[in-house]
Amino acid sequence: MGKLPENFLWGGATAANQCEGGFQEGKRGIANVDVIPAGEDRFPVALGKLRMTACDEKHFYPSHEAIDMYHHYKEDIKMFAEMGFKCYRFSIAWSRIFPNGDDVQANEDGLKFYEDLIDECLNYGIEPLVTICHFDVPMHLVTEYGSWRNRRMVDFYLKYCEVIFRRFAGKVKYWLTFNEINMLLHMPFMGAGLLFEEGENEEAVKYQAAHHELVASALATKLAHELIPDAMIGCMLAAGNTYANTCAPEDVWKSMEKDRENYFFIDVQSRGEYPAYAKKMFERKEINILMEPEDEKILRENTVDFISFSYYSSRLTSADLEAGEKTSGNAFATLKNPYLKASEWGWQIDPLGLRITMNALYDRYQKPLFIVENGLGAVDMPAADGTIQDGYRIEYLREHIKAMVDAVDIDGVELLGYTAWGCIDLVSASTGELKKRYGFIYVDKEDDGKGTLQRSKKASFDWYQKVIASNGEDLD
Ligand code: BGP
Repeated sequence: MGKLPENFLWGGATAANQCEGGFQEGKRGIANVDVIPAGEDRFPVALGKLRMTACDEKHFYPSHEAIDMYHHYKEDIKMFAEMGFKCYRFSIAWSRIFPNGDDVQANEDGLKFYEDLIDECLNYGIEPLVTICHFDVPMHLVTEYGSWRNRRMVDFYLKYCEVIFRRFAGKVKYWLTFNEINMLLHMPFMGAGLLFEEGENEEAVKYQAAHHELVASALATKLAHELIPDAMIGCMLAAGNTYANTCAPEDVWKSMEKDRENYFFIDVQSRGEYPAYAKKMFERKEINILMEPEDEKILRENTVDFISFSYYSSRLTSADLEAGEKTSGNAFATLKNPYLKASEWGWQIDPLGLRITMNALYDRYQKPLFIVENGLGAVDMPAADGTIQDGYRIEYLREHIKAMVDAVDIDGVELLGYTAWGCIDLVSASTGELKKRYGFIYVDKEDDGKGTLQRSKKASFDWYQKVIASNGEDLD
């Protein structure tokens, strides 16, 4: 008996807006993710502070071409198959299926594109894992309805779900309702298409939007269970436990509060009700969430089948606002942990943190987990002979996979699979850069959009192939 289950789903993960390009092909509509530029305006736009509802000439929008997977997917999936992928996680771009979001008819070109992509996976025996919404909202729903702050989004989303569930039933078993649902709090425009009015209570808007997403997620879960008999529906959390800066109880308390900010979403999606601490917090802050009478029942009766999450780093916090130096980490500000090294982008590297996070999630929810993102964003320099020696990436992944295997083999955590983030180089969500590369496959494309788009294998390609072939036994 190996340490991991025999049917363990090894693979890789991408998101439509970060890899597809072809942003106006196949009658695709424009989405929030298309109007987020590279460069210094990226953060203000992603936060919903700088209003950008259409593209302009002044900015560069890296998602428009990205790595052009729209035209290269056959070649890319072939390489995934060569690595031995059992599973490929990708997202469907909502605006390819409903270009405006409120269209009467779904767009056949969009459906056909994903059908071909899914068939391509199935031909190689690769299990598709579909993210229904990876940050994207058709722009028309943002400008006309205010995106997720509006209850009507639940219906638009469900209609979209119904179309893709019906079309791909029998082909796709694993679905995620919203990528990193907690990102709504941290990057409200990028994560949920939210724009704010001067002087409004942003927190109240965010939690109202969160409620709509939570209800939409529960109703999508219900629908999937009705339409696809063997469906497995998961939630998706940007995870990474928060450590306390010191053993001062105030710091420990603070770290608990920080974790709850994120757990809040999964508590609802997995346990089926608003947790007591959240209800009390809303009371204290006078946040009055508008609910329909049936919402509590919908949430209670339609919890997810598994908990998926991204993990890049642990976090560190203190009750003392002046304590320590800060660093970045997947949109969450965190203190620098002196025991950890960090990536070139300041994301701290903590393999044991993955095991800690897995145990915390499994203890809390007692449902199977799925690691759907993990990896190292780094600058890769092709050597003179054209090879890309990314030993640093191999080291990162090796240590994280070891920790993951320990969580399963030693701690008994139930884990469905592991899909490495950005298995092929793609556009960074936070920075819009291409030089922040995660892939086993190098794509010749630069931050300014130049490049041949040619694909080549990095050293990590052969390494991951071996890892998968040995079901995680051979990590050398
Ligand atoms: C997560 C997102 C991904 C991905 C990843 C890496 O937040 O789900 O879309 O991009 O983080 O982050 P980045 O691209 O900013 O390095």
